[in-house]
Amino acid sequence: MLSIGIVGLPNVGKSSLYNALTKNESLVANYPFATIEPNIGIINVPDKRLIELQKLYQAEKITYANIKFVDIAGLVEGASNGEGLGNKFLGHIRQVDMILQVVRIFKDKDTIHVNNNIDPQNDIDIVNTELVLADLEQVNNQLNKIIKLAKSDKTAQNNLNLLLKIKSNLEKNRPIWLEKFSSDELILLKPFNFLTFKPIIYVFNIDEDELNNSSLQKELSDLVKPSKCLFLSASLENELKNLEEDEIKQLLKDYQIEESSLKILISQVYETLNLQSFLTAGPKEVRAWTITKNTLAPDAAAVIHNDFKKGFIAAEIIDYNDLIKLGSALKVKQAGKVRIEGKNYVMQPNDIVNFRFNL
Ligand SMILES: Nc1nc2c(ncn2[C@@H]2O[C@H](COP(=O)(O)OP(=O)(O)OP(=O)(O)O)[C@@H](O)[C@H]2O)c(=O)[nH]1
Ligand SMILES: [Mg+2]
Repeated sequence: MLSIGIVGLPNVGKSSLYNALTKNESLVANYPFATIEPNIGIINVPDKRLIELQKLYQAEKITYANIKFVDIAGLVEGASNGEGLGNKFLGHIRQVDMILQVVRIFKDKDTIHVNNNIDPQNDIDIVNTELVLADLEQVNNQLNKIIKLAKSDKTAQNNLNLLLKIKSNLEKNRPIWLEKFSSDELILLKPFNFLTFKPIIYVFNIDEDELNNSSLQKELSDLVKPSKCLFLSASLENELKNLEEDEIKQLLKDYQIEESSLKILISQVYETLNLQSFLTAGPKEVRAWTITKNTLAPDAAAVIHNDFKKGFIAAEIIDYNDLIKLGSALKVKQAGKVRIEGKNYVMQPNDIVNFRFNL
């Protein structure tokens, strides 16, 4: 399952955001290091198509695509040397697919800032530098291990070259994601799970009355370009979590916000990680599945079950929009709009699929 780690300085609203996203009640407190052990929560990726499909197929249940959020302890300068909660916390970041970095902008003088000063650029630099230092330490450890091996082993030699290239950039305080890598290098790079190779989205936790301040938002998004960012008030989001749908709509309207932060966030996550979904539908279950863009039909089948890929024959596909227009799977079939696609078919976002396989 796709997992996203919520990372940032202590006391900036990470747990508040986590609670808002996952509708949890984990400890939110006005002191640094309130969170020690990570909080883990799973959300459904909202998808209105599934509700329509459930009606059409009279399905017993809906299964949404899921995302796991991990609310991680705050980090401070020197974390890579064991300051604050140190390396333990860095280990938790290593496990996630993507980082959501929360940056404090809200002013509230009663809420402690660990450096007694609200300075987003400085805060971002502290966090990113710690991630770079942690990677550098890992690179050095790996280098020590493989330097001898590299004399006789080809893979170790390739790893050595890659690590040396990474090391020289990390030493200039450049995150790994900034570098260009060949496809061979990317294959070698993956298992290392480097922190600064993980995609980042920045969340600026701003005051409620700044939610429409476009010049502030422009200034902040410039700080993190080309990374994506979003603006929200973690406290406001937390208030929304226990409200009914129409109350939420009204509140968003009062603040002139068009889309809930969760929806914006999910679409940014999908875009950043190059993800899309496909659908399956039947009387037992209607369901959304997550794949990367340009996935071929047999690999999409493997997301459901490895056997579907092993015995893959064809993908029987209905387009969601055809189904809605025509009103039933039968009518889509009668209109000749069911497609039978083979093993080289590239999956499309509105595909409702029935995989044919033989074992
Ligand atoms: N005014 C205001 N206060 C906030 C906002 N978000 C969080 N806070 C307050 O900031 C304090 C810390 O919030 P948490 O969500 O616990 O922060 P955290 O980043 O998880 O903190 P640690 O776990 O200690 O690293 C609490 O007193 C919150 O009420 C916000 O958007 N506006
Ligand atoms: Mg916390």
